[in-house]
Amino acid sequence: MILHEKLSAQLPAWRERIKSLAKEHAEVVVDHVNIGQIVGGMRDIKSLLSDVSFVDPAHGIIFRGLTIPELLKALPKARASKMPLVGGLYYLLMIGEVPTKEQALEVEAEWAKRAIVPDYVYKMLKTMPKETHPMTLFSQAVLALQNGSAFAAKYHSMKKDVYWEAALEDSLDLTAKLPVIAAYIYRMKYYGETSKPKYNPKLDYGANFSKMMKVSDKKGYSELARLYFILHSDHEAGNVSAHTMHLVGSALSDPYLSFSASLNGLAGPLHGLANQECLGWLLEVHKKFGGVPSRDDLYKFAWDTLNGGHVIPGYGHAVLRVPDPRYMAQMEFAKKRFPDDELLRLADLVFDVVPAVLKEQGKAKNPAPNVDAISGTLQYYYGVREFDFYTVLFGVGRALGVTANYVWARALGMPIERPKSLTTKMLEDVVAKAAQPAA
Ligand code: HAX
Repeated sequence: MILHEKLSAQLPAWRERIKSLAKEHAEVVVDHVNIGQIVGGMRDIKSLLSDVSFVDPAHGIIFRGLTIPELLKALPKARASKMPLVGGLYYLLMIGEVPTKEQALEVEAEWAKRAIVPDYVYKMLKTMPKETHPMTLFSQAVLALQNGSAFAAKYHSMKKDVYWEAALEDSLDLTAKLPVIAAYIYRMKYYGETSKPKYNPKLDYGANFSKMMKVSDKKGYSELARLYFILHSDHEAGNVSAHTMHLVGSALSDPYLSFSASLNGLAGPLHGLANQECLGWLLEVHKKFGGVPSRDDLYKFAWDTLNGGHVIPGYGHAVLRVPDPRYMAQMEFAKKRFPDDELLRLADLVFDVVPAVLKEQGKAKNPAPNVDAISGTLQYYYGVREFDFYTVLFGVGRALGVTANYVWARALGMPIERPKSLTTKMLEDVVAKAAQPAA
């Protein structure tokens, strides 16, 4: 298998680099931690290692050295498509090199072989109460698949230096099955259909997803699926879904256990669930004004949102200080395909008006849009209008990045994670000591 071959070729040298850092330079200081960071969600503490992606405040997410525009240009494209093959992105995340089309198609072929979901998973999903949130169903299905984990089965018989091989097996199996499960949940929950989706080996990951979701491809939903999964795949190692995968995996919980936990973090309203809020706000504006409002009306509405004590969803970012390139890529996609769509015109007007409002308010460090400001608008256009499903889509994409990180963490022998905690009194003592005049 191409990923196995390419990864194992890189390992000896990479392991030496890590060994040298850990043995010869262990005492070199990278960062200082202050009390604000300890009580403030460990914000910005440089304490994680990931070579898969890096968030640059000025350029956005960099996947293996490539910005979003560079990545979309460089990766091999799907047949009759302007969008890259998702298999090519997975190759890039895992291996760190842009694949040839043949290499990208090899990953796609692996997925096609593995996209079979056992019957008991469907039965379990059918048994759940109708009102169960789709993210709960999704996470449960991943957990149910743990039964087939190669990592768990081989754990007692394999040596540490080959953990990554079983991790890669599981990661390919898991990422192959996720679009099938997601589409099943969608058709079952919103349309009452319980026939099993069929993955067509002649089609790529994005086209299969579009077919299994039964969203008409006349307007190009396959293209959006490819773009969406690629853009949502990774966002360096510190966000909740990525860090959860890493933390749980560090206990040598297999990829299924770890990813189910990661999804549970993604399901939180401050993380992946935020994408449904943004579309809600746009639709509220649309309803209130019976269409696209004037600039003045939108300006006033944005201030009313802020004065009401709410944030403007889809704007601001913890790390970025420019418009999110993931937003820009989706906006460009939409403007090329449906420039006259009313909701899109509204989203564009919001992009024109809201950053100025946030600047005037003077609180947000970054008044520009993030990825969530537009992703729902695109799904809505294609007819996927069930907001609570959007985080499942995010989850299918996020699996690509976090499993690549998981495989590398096992390949580099990363140990169990164990930061140290202090009590409130201890922190107060640190403050008191710092306030004492130097002797
Ligand atoms: N509207 C109103 N106020 C905002 C704001 C916005 N869109 N963005 C930031 N601010 C406010 C913050 O609430 C904060 O106010 P307080 O000092 O009163 O607490 C102040 O500006 C400083 O915040 P910040 O340092 O610029 O931003 P944070 O790193 O604290 O938070 C958030 C980043 C994305 C959470 C924030 O910008 C926000 O709440 N945005 C709106 C919600 C949203 O779009 N969430 C999706 C994020 C994308 C993502 O990660 N998805 O998974």
